[in-house]
Amino acid sequence: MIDLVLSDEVAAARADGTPVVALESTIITHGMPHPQNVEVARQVEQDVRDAGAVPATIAVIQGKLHIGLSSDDLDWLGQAEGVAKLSRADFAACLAQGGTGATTVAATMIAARHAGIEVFATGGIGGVHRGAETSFDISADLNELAQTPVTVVAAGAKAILDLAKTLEVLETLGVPVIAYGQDAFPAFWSARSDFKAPLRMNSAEEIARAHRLRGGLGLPGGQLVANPIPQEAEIAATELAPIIAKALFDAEKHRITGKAVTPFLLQRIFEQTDGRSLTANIALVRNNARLAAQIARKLGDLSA
Ligand code: PSU
Ligand code: MN
Repeated sequence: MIDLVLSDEVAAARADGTPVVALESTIITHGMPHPQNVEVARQVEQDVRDAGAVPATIAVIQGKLHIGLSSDDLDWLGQAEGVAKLSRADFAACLAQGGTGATTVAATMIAARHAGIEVFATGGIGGVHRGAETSFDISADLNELAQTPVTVVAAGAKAILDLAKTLEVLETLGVPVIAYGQDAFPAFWSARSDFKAPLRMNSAEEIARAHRLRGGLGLPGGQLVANPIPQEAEIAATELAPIIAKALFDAEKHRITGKAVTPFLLQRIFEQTDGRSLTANIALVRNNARLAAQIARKLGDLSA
């Protein structure tokens, strides 16, 4: 019933059992400026290939769900105007109406599961926003992690969020939060936050086994793998703190709400760091893509 369009390499991978890694597209349309967005998307896809898996960038184009984008699709999407930012609530509506939308973490997880893909790499997940006690702004990504059995590799949650509340909600929802190779929960542009991650794993194999065992227990939901940004690429949290505070202040002043909040904050931080936030963002996404490919390969070695 759903019009699925597989890229050639994803179709081939399915036929011969090569592991596949899902990639989101909101980071392309709403997370990074053109033309870097398209360059990064290609680079991240190549990182997945170099690590022995096949990339499947996911998006809805004119009512069709694409699992893997062609080079032309990627070029087009990277500069298209008015592309929706799709999450759980509006995914099916976009398909029904023949619309075009980029998939957030939540929507990419839904699509990945639908296509039989178990691992997904992104930059950072959405979470509980600062001031959520009055705004109620909690990303649908968190609920999705509780419901959809996909392992998501991210660099933690963005420091624009309330990390303490984000970790609390993830715990409440029963989502395993696994720091990779360190104890601290990473903070996106910075390798370490002040918070300890609930779980720590040091190998892709452990993460893959935990994924399988959750399935074996019949638990719904996925895992959040929090992979710290490589140290040479990080921006110190102390340097970012005033920039984030200013961005949040501006968002309030301009009465930015709903889906527009995260893209607005990212753009402001990009401007205020003279583009250094983007350089860091690129390094961490690539790092996540490589780890996700390793996990996908280990999952392929373990029986379902
Ligand atoms: N992290 C980034 N760039 C992004 C996003 C996350 O570095 O563009 C996107 C992801 O698609 C994530 C979404 O799912 O922001 C969260 O949006 P919201 O806070 O509105 O739920
Ligand atoms: Mn929100």
